[in-house]
Amino acid sequence: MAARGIDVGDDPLYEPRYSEIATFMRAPYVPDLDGVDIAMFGVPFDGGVTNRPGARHGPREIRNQSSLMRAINHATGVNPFDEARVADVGDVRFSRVFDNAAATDDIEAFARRIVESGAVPLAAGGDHSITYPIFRALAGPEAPIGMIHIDAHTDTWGPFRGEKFHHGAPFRLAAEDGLIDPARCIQIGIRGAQNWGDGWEFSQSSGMRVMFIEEFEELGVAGAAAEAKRIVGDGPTYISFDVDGLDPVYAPGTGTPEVGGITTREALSLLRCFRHLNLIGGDVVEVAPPFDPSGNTALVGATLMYEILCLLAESRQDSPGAG
Ligand SMILES: [Mn+2]
Repeated sequence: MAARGIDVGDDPLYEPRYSEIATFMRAPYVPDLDGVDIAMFGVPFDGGVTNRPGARHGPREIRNQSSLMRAINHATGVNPFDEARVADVGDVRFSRVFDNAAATDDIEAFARRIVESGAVPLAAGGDHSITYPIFRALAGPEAPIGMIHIDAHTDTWGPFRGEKFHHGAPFRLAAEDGLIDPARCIQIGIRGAQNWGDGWEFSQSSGMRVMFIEEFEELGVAGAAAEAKRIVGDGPTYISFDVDGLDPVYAPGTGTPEVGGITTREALSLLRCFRHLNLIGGDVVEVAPPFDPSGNTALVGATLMYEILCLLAESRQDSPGAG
């Protein structure tokens, strides 16, 4: 089998899937980003959780389960490793693990290095607080981005016990900083009772399209996808997938499960509707291995990451200047 453009010796995909060091999708480990088109990285941080911790262990378990992934997408025919030079570029390293503001800066700096190298970032969390600093690296008020966000929660809440960098807040912070254009953002799968409605209200009053799970069920996958595509249009768009958007039957290993969610089959079908959008990055967050004894949530996380990888590889081929 031919290597895919990165000179790292033997092709990891050629080895049996149970062998060797587990990188994301068994891609080569290229921490210096040399020649990388799509940079998969881990963000082992869960200092932003408001309830059950554990997502800091997500990247390692997603890497492990991602060894089950193969190359060619049976539904779309896409082989992301043929379309782009795909690598695992390692984990964000934290200078101060008990300081959320410092962790936010560390994540931003890591993501900025990827963006400035010309590579497309694809992250594995970590809790959802990690997406805000990735947006700080990808966008600015002069060029806000759009977002397809799949989650049980809008993650647009204000400070929690005095801390603004938490996993219920990334998209409020991003909207307040002008990093996202709320009119080009959609949040799909929202559900679960709240003690107060501050986050729902922020999303709706800022202009985001909030699709509760009941509307998702009524529209079906195709209808929901059509609405998402109408909202984000052809501008630069990021996909952020919180595994708690899925029903906990499929993804029990997460910090804030909410029953009555999206199925894995719906999720894969939904993502495949987003081919050839102008996609600039993505993430899968909130896989919490301590609540995932079977490893299935990490497998689900790895599979979602693979589907987003396929989308990013195609989208990159669409963009002018992609080589
Ligand atoms: Mn979330």
